[in-house]
This record gives sequence, structure tokens and C-alpha cells, in this order.
Amino acid sequence: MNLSALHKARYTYQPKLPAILQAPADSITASLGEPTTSVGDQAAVKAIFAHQYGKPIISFRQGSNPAMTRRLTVGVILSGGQAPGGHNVIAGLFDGLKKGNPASSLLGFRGGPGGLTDDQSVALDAATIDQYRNTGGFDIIGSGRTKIETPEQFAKAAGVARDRKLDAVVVIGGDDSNTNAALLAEYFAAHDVPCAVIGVPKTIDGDLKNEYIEASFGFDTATKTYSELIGNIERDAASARKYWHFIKLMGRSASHIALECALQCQPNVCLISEEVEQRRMTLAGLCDEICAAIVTRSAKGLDFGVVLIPEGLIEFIPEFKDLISALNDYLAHQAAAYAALTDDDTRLAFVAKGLSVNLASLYANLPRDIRLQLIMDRDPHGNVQVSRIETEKLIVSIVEKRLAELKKQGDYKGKFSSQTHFFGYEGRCAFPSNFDADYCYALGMSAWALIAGGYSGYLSSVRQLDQSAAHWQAGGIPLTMMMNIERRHGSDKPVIKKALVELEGKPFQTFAAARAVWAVETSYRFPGAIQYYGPSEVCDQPTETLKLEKR
Ligand code: FBP
Repeated sequence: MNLSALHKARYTYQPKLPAILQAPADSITASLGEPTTSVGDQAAVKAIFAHQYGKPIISFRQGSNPAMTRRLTVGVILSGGQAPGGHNVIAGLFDGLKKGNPASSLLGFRGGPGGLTDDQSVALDAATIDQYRNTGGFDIIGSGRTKIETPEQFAKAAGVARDRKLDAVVVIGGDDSNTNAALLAEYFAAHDVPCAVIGVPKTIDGDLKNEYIEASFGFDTATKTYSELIGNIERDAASARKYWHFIKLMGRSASHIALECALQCQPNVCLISEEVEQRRMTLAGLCDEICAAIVTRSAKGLDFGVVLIPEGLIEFIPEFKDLISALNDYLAHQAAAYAALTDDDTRLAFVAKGLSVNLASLYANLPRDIRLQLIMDRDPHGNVQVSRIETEKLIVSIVEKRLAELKKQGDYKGKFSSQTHFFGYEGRCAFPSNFDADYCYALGMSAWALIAGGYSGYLSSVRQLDQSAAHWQAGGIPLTMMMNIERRHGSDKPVIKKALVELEGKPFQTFAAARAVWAVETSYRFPGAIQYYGPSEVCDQPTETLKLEKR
């Protein structure tokens, strides 16, 4: 293979581990906390997870524990969207298994959770793992979004676990995938399948976090990748002085990615969906705020700028939230009739009939492309595919109209030319930053320690991430602790609660205190490319979000 110089160099990078995971296997033991409760809907969550509910938080510490050296057979699944560092989770899990007992083995289930139910697996040996250390992507075994939900799927997964004599399955995934992991753990416990299920917090979106899960892996690398690109665009905008760039950033519902990139790059405007919802802003209202920045800058001779738009914005604008929720319910309940329709015009007419008068009028006034994007297939977990809705173009079209009106009234004399961008997939498979390479390797090894310790229904956790890796705390957080009940596919389901941007939190407050100046001045900051080698203050820094949250 003709590998790039960086690719070869990354093979020699040795991820840093928390001190406890550097210890010999038989001297790692667990401290157990108090019984836990779910974040919401306790009675309903407890009823669904009768065998899992209430487990204690686990922290690893030094102590004699010969049981950790038992021979294990473990299966691993990569689930959902790619996130930098997934390969290092598998490497950490593999190295942990071999440290515990050289006869232990690791199977990779191909193509996501469907690989488990269909028994599509590959043995992962040292030579294979070595090819993927410290690299981006999920291509070692591939990923997928299959949701294991029918009794047949659960029974098949149990059959595969029994046939392959699996001691555990590790699910590397986001909130939806880890919800699946919890359901699988419950099913195995209820049906006496002697196989543990352990989750690992993955997602570039940064929304799988709480007091105990300080960050999901991949967020660090993805936001650094986007920030490099945004900084480059800012410099281009300030050089050419003729374009307003509207950049939609991936991240699904939460605006963590947009906020982190704003803290890194100091753009003129960054919309935060959670604030839009709290202020009950309309689409027209938020476009007016963008126009205000454009008009003020134009009066200063600055007919250029950069606007960041979180991918999930549309779901947070109150009028659209109602529309999307009505569309979700209608499409779920009319699935058969809708599936029989053969062209877009009939689909649009069919959907419009199912909406209330107000929502039908909102829907009818949207550009046709957006109307079609809003009714595209939901993903297997019931999510609207926001990456495919061109919110940035919708906003530009409204801003253009509004500026034309302002010009007519004599309130705006500038020239407005726009460029739109969507940064999403570009950031999901970059070589993991040193932070993600270390964090993921530690998460993988912590997952092994949970399995070797005999635990199930846990999310592997590594805490105190603002400190150096040696001081990180490894352990496990019960999956049920993060659950509440939400409406999906037209019915109520247990799901891991998404962490949205907290408007009282330090990251948002820091942004809010600075943004008025950024809107009218040109305060751009250029983070540059991720550095893997060099001084620690350049190549080992966590995100601004993490630093501010831990301050
Ligand atoms: P996960 O929640 O599975 O980590 O996926 C994250 C994500 O990258 C979102 O930011 C984005 O909206 C979505 O995946 C895109 O999905 P797909 O890869 O199926 O197009």
C-alpha cells in the first residue's frame, strides 16, 4: 500500500492511558457507587429495564483481582455515523483483552448492529488491528444504523451470542445506538443469555454527555477539522471582501459543534438552535438578526462575513418544530399509503392533506426543495435526516429578499453576494487528534475492564478529561441512568437523553458575551490544521467547550 507519510507516522504513536489502565490486569478492581436512577420518567424506564435499572457507577482502582485474567470472547460493533477514533477504541479493547489473557479473542461484526443479528463477523487479530491504529474512519468492520427492535432481531442476536460463546458485545455508538445496547443488555439478562453488553460513547455531535460522560469521542477531531476550514474561509472572505459565507455544520439536533467552532473561529454570526427555541424565534426573526449584522458591516465598508448554522436548526424554530413533529406522526401512521405513492407531486399533496390549516400554510410557503427534504425517509431511529435539509440555502433566500426590501426603503446600500457550504462528512473520518486517539484507546481498554469485571449494561467512561491522560479516571456509567421516554416514530420509546447546549453553561455564556463585537468587527481567529506532533500547547489541547465546562 502506498501510505501517506502521516499515515505511517501515526502507526508509531503510542496513545496515552490513565494510570489505572497501565496497571497489570490482575491489579485492576472496581469501586461501586450508590444505586442510580434514570434522568427522567423513572417508573417507566424502571419497568422496561427491570434487570438493568439502578446499577451503581463504577470507578476502577488498584487492588488485587485475579478474576480479570479470565479468557474472554468478545464481539464489537461500530454503530451509526463515523467519528474519528473508533479504530482506537477497538485497539484499546483488543490490547486490554490480550493483557488480561493472551488466549482471549475479538470478533468484529460487520456493518453495524445488523452484523450481529445476521452473524456477519470477522476475527480481529493483531495484524489487522495494527493496520488501523490511530487512523480515522470505521472501515475496519464498517458501520450501520440498523435498530434492533423486533422480537425476531433480539432472538437472533441472542442466538449468535450463544453460538459464538460471546462473553460480551461492545457497541460503539451514539445515543440511539447505546439505547439499543441497553435494550440488548436487558433482553440478554431477561433470557439468561450469558453475554454482557457494554457501550462506548461515540458521536461527533457531542450530545452524548452528562455529569459522568464528559465528552463523546470524535467531537474533538471533527470540530478541529471544521474550525480549520472555517478559519480558511474567514481569511478568504477578509481577502476577497465580496462574499457572505453561510456554513451549515453537522451535529444533528444539538449545536455543540457550531458553538465550539464559533469559540475557535469568532465568526460574525453563529446561530445556536437551543437559543432560537428558548427565545421562540421565527425563521423571519432570525434572518432579520443576520440582516442587521450585514447592514451594519456594510455601512462600515465590510460587505463580507461568515455565518455558522447548526445542522438541526430547523427542528428548533418553534413553527418548524410543530411542523416536523406533525409530519413525523403523519408519515409514521400513514406509512403504507405513503409508500405506495410514486411521484413527488402526489407525495407533497398527500402530506399537505394531513396537516392542520396553519401548518399546511407554513409548509406550502416553503420552497419545493425544502418541502421534499422535510418528508424524506426518517432514519431507522425515527430521526429527520437534517444533514439533507438545505437550511443554509433557505436562510440565504430569505436574507436576500429582506435585504432587497431594506434597499428599497433606503436602509441598506451594500452589495450582497453569498456562498453556501455544508461541512459534515469532511470531519467524521479525519485522523483522530491526539486527544481522541488517547481518549478512544482508554475507552476501549476501560470497556475490556468492565467485561472482565463481569459488568453489563454500562457505558465505558473516562473522566477528568481536562487533566493529563495519566490522571484520567476510568470506569462505567449505567446506561439506564441516562434514559428518559421520548416520542419516536409516532410512539413513546425509552431513549438516552440528548445533551443539548446549556444556555446557562460557560461555553454558551462565553460566546454570548463576545458575539456582539464579532458581528460588526472582523475578529476572525484562524485555528489552522490539527497538529499531531509538536509542542503540547499546539497538539494536545482539548476543545474550548471541554475547557470551559471544566473550569
Ligand atoms: P451519530 O449520531 O450516529 O454519531 O451520527 C452523527 C451524524 O454525523 C450527524 O451529525 C448527522 O446528522 C448524521 O450522522 C448523518 O447521518 P448519515 O451518516 O446517515 O448521513
